[in-house]
Amino acid sequence: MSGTQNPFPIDLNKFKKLKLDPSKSGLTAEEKADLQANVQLLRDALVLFTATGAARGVSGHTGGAYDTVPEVCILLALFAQSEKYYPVVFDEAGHRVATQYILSALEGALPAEHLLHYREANSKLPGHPELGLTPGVKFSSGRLGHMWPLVNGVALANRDKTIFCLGSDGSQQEGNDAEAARLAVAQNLNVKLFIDDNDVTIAGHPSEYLKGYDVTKTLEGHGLKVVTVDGEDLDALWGAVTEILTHDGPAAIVSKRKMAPGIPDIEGSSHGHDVIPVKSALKYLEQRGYPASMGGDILNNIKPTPSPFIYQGSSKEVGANRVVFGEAVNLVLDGLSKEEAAKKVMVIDSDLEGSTGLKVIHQKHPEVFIPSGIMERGNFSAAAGFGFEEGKFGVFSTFSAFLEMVISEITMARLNNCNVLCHFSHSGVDEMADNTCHFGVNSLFADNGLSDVHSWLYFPADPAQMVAVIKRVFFERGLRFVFSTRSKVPWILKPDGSKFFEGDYEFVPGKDEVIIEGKAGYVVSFGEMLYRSYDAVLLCRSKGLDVGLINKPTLNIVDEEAIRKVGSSPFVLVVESFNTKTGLGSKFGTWLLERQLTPRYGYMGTSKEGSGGRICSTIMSGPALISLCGIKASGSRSLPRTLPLPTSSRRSTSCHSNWRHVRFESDQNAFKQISSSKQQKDRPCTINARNGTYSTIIC
Ligand SMILES: Cc1ncc(C[n+]2csc(CCOP(=O)(O)OP(=O)(O)O)c2C)c(N)n1
Repeated sequence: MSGTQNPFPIDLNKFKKLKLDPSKSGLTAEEKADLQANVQLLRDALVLFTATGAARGVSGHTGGAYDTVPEVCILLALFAQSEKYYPVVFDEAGHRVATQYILSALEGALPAEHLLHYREANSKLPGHPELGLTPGVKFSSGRLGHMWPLVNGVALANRDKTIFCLGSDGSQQEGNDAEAARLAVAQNLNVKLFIDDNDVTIAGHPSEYLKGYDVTKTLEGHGLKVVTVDGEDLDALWGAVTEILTHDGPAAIVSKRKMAPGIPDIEGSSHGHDVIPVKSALKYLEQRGYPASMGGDILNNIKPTPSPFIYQGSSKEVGANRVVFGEAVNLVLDGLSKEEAAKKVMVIDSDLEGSTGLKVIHQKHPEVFIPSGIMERGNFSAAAGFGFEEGKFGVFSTFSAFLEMVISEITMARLNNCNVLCHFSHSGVDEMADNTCHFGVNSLFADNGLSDVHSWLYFPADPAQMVAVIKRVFFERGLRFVFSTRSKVPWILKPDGSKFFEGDYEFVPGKDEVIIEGKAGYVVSFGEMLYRSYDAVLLCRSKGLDVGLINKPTLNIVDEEAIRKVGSSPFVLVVESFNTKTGLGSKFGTWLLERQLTPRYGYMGTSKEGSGGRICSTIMSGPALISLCGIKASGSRSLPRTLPLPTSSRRSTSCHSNWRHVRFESDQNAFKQISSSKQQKDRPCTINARNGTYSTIIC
């Protein structure tokens, strides 16, 4: 046996069911030894199974969950001791989801060997906990700053119980936590926080990039009782627990420790925040006394699943548009002197510089760069304030999912005529092992002004277009939003093989672009769905159906010429990865009707929650497209149905577990049949569209 076929080799049955009584301030030698053994057992298990995420190329998070194991073991011992504790280990740092999965395994809701499928597509073990998705998981989390306010509500609803929440120095940076602290103090809520203060977040060490930030002082300032301890000292930690439990009202333990203590390669480092590399995990497990084959048999036999697809119409080579954003900003800044740049431009980060492309600006143009905390609302408004005066420009960036946090700030920035260029990476649902809370699918919310004022939303299709967009709009006035994906994208090619958005290409805001003319109807797309649509369109054309393709890089502005062109054709199909409820497809039909244009109309977008995975690449094949548009000779001339993108669908994504099949079969929408043909073996996710031809959804 190898890889994930192995039984889970660390025996979780060795976990001792302890009961600890907080009226006793000290641990007996036996209690301490048992607690210590439990901590070590869970830490070893966490290292092993989170490393499978690294092995299968879906990344993940090890250090945070590993850190808080002592607190978790103590909580379990308290839950076992008394019913007055609300028996849920809430966690405001959702990326520490491995904790919740191991708790599920301990209580028997998940077989331990299933942990080896961490973050694998459709394994039900995505990168953040989702209530209702994973057996045993008791809440959803993942947007930092959201959990403590919710836990306050649980406390208000359960005045007779004590409620616990794991916290982190990252999450505590969010303004929500300050609000939650005030409510907890004002209402004297019985909320107890166990905060892992490891001085590590994604971008580095808060003590360096956010000077003055102090978790203990902050919480004391709000009026909580706070006990600060060395989290690795079990006696001290237990002493702190007994102290905060005898306190009537909100209280916190701030556990100081290095990130990932005892894992040599990542201890104390911000790399510990991420998934542990396979090599480091193997080294750690060997040092812990396990035979080399224990971890090796599993981790060395799990390989990333490559996407086997080549897309017609685009390059094999791919580029990271989110990084290209930063490089393109550098190109603009290179044209200014350092003094001029510092005067005119301010780029502010929210702990994601490595992920959203700002790092290259930090490195090359530190004169414009402000590292900051996980405080999106405040940081956005700081960017807006910098761009309050004419001739000054703020640049703000985070994940698209968190655009939803700054909507109100966007409104106020607009009312203040501010100049802000926003980059929202991780749009759509590509490479979304982090799952639903990280889906950036409601980006058109950014266009929330009234009709007398414009915001500009741009989603470049490839790196060349990203550069062209930034060069053109960087010094435009007002609010400009640029989107990119987590996944890399290929370059769109012309029929002669040259890059579509290079050479004499010039980006014009508000202008739609004809990628290929067609008479049978048009697909309208943008961003990372353009190259997929192009592939489908070219396949249709090879079958004799003259479908055209339009790129709509400016999402929220109607190009009158282009809409008349597509609206006068037999059909229009909008293809996007945004939410079907709020995306371009939900608007485009109205725009057509307002102009008395009545082609057959349909739109495809994200409509269901996710289930992990890396590239559940979604590709419409030509025949499926034909089918969807109701123009197949099959006789169906009905309007195409609004279909979910299978990438994001719990029921229709990949992959390798039996649950998938159950889910598929229970799905009643248009993609309803599972192919049982041999082909399915090679393409586990190939399913039949309703006319029996294939839509290709490859994981
Ligand atoms: C609102 C929000 N902003 C940004 C992120 C991305 N993010 C995930 S974890 C993290 C850093 C968290 O640091 P901490 O909670 O201290 O965890 P540790 O590094 O100790 O694992 C960030 C910025 C997020 N999940 N939510």
